[in-house]
Amino acid sequence: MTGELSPIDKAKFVAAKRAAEMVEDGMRVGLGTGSTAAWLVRCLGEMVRSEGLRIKGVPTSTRTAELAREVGIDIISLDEAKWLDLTIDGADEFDGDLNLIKGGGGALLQEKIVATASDRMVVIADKAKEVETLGAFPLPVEVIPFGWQTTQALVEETLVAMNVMGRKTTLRMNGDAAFVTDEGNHILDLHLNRIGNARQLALVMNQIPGVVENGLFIDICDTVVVGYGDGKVEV
Ligand code: ABF
Repeated sequence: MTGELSPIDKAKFVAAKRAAEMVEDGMRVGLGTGSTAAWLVRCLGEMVRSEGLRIKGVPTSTRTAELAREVGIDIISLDEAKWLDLTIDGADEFDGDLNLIKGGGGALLQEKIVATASDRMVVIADKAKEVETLGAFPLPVEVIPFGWQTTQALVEETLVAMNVMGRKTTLRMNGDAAFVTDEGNHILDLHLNRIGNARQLALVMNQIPGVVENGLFIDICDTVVVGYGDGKVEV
């Protein structure tokens, strides 16, 4: 399954493999999105095939749903599952309080809904994602397409009012067109450099009309499994 991996892929793989060992027979599992989560889905597929692991997976994106099907994981919708035992997902940044920035992959809305509907959320990440203060990675904010420029202006005004360091926001593109999420929305990336009060920013962003959700995951993650390029893992 792995062949010769680069150090970064090895770090992602070993974190995913360790997290896959936390999955028990009969569990309903939220399946994250992104390259690290893709390793997890492959590991779980392998456990389904070779060890007879029986799980129900709830994917957080169409990409993950396709991969899960491909590797033989039974998938169900969140409404069928109702509640999940565990969600395992990647992240763009995590801090010492296990708060996260997610959404670089464009799936933050489903990821947040699924993680919040889980008894436990485990993040899998390579060591480079660990930060002292969140914000070097641009914060994704999902907005509805209707009036998105007005929403963008409101977001920028709000950042000024909150005295946030960086205030530049950009519409995420996919080639020449605006990026469209699985839910048919767009994403604004907020280039903030440093987020002093992530909890407050997360709450305030979601008050702006047109904003659907933001990529700050506060008090949602329970555990981070950190992978290193030499194959070491820390939980
Ligand atoms: C998802 O994938 C996202 O929330 C996050 O943006 C991204 C991380 O991707 P990767 O694992 O490819 O670095 O988990």
